[in-house]
Amino acid sequence: RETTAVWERVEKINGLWLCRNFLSVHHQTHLLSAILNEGWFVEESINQAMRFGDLPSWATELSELILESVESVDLPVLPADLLWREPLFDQLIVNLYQPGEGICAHVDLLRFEDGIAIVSLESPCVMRFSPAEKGEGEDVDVLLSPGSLILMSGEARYRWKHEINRKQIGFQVWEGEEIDQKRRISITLRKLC
Ligand code: AKG
Repeated sequence: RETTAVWERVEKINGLWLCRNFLSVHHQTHLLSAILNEGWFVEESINQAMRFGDLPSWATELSELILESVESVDLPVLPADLLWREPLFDQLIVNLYQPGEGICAHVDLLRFEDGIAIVSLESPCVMRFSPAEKGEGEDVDVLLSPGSLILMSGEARYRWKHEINRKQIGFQVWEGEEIDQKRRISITLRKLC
């Protein structure tokens, strides 16, 4: 790695961590071509791929990089008991979003353990976090730029929903500026219970 990953705690959401510079531009290009080379998205109607158990080598490498990065910082980015599990992740989802496509507000299924990682590629987007129970706090927006990584654990994973609303052009605004929607690809890594 050329640069040291910088981790930020997302204020107001316990257990939500963001690393904006997780992957270099070079690594993003590399990862994107590995994903597209899988041939999962040759048909336009297919926009999601899921894998369980043995993950493709690029995903295993990504998991190792996540572990390395988390271990190198002196912050509780993931609770220690999550870090010792083996493997760290055994389930993968790759989502491909065309402009106008996003994902509805949800809490990830309970059949997945605590400690979920999402890596973003291509178009930046705003991910909105909202309390799973109404009235437990205000919504929080997080910018997921290409090459960034978010980690959700504890409250962030169980007590907050996350969503990406790209339905209408003009809906995604960050710091007063509209995001120019392009294709976005995300990699979600989880561990089955
Ligand atoms: C999911 O697949 O459950 C997600 O939340 C994906 C989020 C993303 O695309 O960043």
